This record gives sequence, structure tokens and C-alpha cells, in this order.
Amino acid sequence: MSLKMGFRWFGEGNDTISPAQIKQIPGVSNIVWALHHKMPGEVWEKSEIAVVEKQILPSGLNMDVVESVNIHDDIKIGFNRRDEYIENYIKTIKNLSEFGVKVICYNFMPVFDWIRTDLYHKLEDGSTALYYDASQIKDDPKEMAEYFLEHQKKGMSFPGWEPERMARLDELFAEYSSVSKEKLWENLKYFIEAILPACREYDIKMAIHQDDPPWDIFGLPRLLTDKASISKFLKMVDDPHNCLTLCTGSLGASPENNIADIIYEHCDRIAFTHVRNVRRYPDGSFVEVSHRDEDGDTKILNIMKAYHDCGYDGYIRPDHGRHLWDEKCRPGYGVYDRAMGIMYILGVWDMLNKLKDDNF
Ligand SMILES: [Mn+2]
Repeated sequence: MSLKMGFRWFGEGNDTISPAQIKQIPGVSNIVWALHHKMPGEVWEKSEIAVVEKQILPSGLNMDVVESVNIHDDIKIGFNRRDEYIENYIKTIKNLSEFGVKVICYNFMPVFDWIRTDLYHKLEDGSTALYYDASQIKDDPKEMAEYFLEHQKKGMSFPGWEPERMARLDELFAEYSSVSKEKLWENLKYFIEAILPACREYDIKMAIHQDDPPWDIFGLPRLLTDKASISKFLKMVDDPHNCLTLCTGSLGASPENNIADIIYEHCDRIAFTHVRNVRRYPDGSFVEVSHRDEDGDTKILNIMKAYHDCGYDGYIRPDHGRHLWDEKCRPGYGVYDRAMGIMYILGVWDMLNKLKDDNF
């Protein structure tokens, strides 16, 4: 059994590594990519996709997985204008299918994407990593947005934290104020049902990423946080094209989540998975650590065994990694630690394969 191993790449001029260099990491077959200059709601034009194709193809890696095509706030809020943005989304699905894309990762988090309070938290080994200090998350989200914007000014882009959107934070919060958790579920269902015919026609799996962290934040509802909500989501639109990007790191921030158990239950609907290890603290804080099982609390070995037991042959990538050896990189996307993560994941996987071999 083999895994379709991928590596996230932010594009030429927007990343410290090239596809040709990614190719040198053993076992990698695909680049997880996106058009990072596009705003949520815009159509990804074929001419724009072709530019990235030209950058990736010479490496021999494929571009099967896109992460992410972000959802416009009007779709999440449920404004009438959403139909226009859904039409655009369908055009993007069609355009991506013409380039061989098989899976689109997305999320349905209101206002903010992933949230951390320290992008360069020092670990005991001297490396740094993304950190979430529960005591720092107060009622005012503006401070958080400003912290992210400060880093964006240094030339880093954070998907989900677009300065254009952060500039109208008050407005966004006002718009979301009428969106209860129930309403957000309805709006998610509306969106999926509207794009599903296109997903079938172009054979593209929509793979939703869980909310990170997996709990409500700043009074905003979060939907995909645990086994029950994931089951609810998959039953809500019960179709093989309605899938998960199962993120062990997002789910792993909550001690309530037994991720291997979720994998055993829903393996057939996992199109893509992020493998990340986190260490949790009793007050609800957490920090991202190496992929090695014993370095964190996510239970990476149980997770990989669950995938192996289920015969998982979908797409996978190391999620975030620490920043090592003074490398200058996007927070969470250290090249070295993610490459080591791949070797750890594949080492575990190869051994699980080997143990099935009677002659071993
Ligand atoms: Mn993830």
C-alpha cells in the first residue's frame, strides 16, 4: 500500500523552496498548491492556473491537490449574493479539473482561518513553532488581526488573514452576528449541494478542513471540531464527492478527540489528510512539535496504523513543522521539519507494510 505524499508549496517568488528541490524529498509525488493572489470569491482563470502548471510540471510532480480555494464570506453568512460567488466557485472547479486536479481542500471557518498567539514560540530544543496560548485569547479579536498584519507587512502572506478582509473586521463581525451555529450549518449545506453536480461532472472531491483550533472563538461558531460534528457533516450531504481533509493537528488540539477512532469510522470519506503533532497543556494551550509520536499528544503512531488498517491510499502531507537551524520561512512551514516529518511518516508506513510480509 502506498500513500500519495504531497508537500505544500506557496508558489514561485512566494516560497523558499522550488518544486525541483521538493522532488528530492523521498516519496513525494505531488505539490499541494494554490493561486495565493486570488481573493475568496474570484474565479481561478485557466491562464492563471497554466502559469503554475508550467512551474510544477518539469519537476515530475503532479498538481492533483489544491489547498485552498477559499469560500467567500457571503456564502458563509448566507447573503443573497452568495449565488454569484457559488457560480464563480463552480467555474473554478471546472477550470481546475482541466489541469487534472482531483481534490480541493477548503474550510468553513467564520472570519478567521487558523489562530495562534505566537508564530515563533521557542521550544526547549531551541527551534521555534506555532503556539496557541489560551490565556491570550480574549474578547477582542483586533489585537490578533494586528499581530498577523504586522507579519504580513514583512512580506508574508497568510491565507485566511488577507489584509483586505482584516481591514473590515468590524463590518465582518457585524455581518456574522446573526449567524448562529445552526445557520452556519445550513449555509454549508447550501453551498455543498449547489456545487455537488459540478463535483460529480468533473470528478473533483471537495475536502473540508476542520476548524483550527476545534472550538468556538471570539463568539464565532465553529462547526467541524470533533467526531460527532464530522459524522453530522458527512451524513448531511452523503456523497462520495463530499469528503474530508482530515487534519490531525487541528483535531489534536482538543484532548477529547481520538483521531484514530475518527479515521476508522470515516476512512472512505477522507480524500486528503494533514499529519501534524501537537503538545497540549492543561489550560487549553498547545504548541506544534515534531512529527515523532512521543514528542506530542496527537498519537501519530495510532493515526498511521488506523490509515494502514483501513487501506488508505489517498493524499497526505506533513502539515506544519517547526522552524529549524535559523531558517527563514513562513510560520509553520519550515522546510526541514516537514521533510523530516515525511521521512518519519513513510518510515512508519513502510514498516507497517513490511509487517504484513510473511517473509519479513
Ligand atoms: Mn491542517
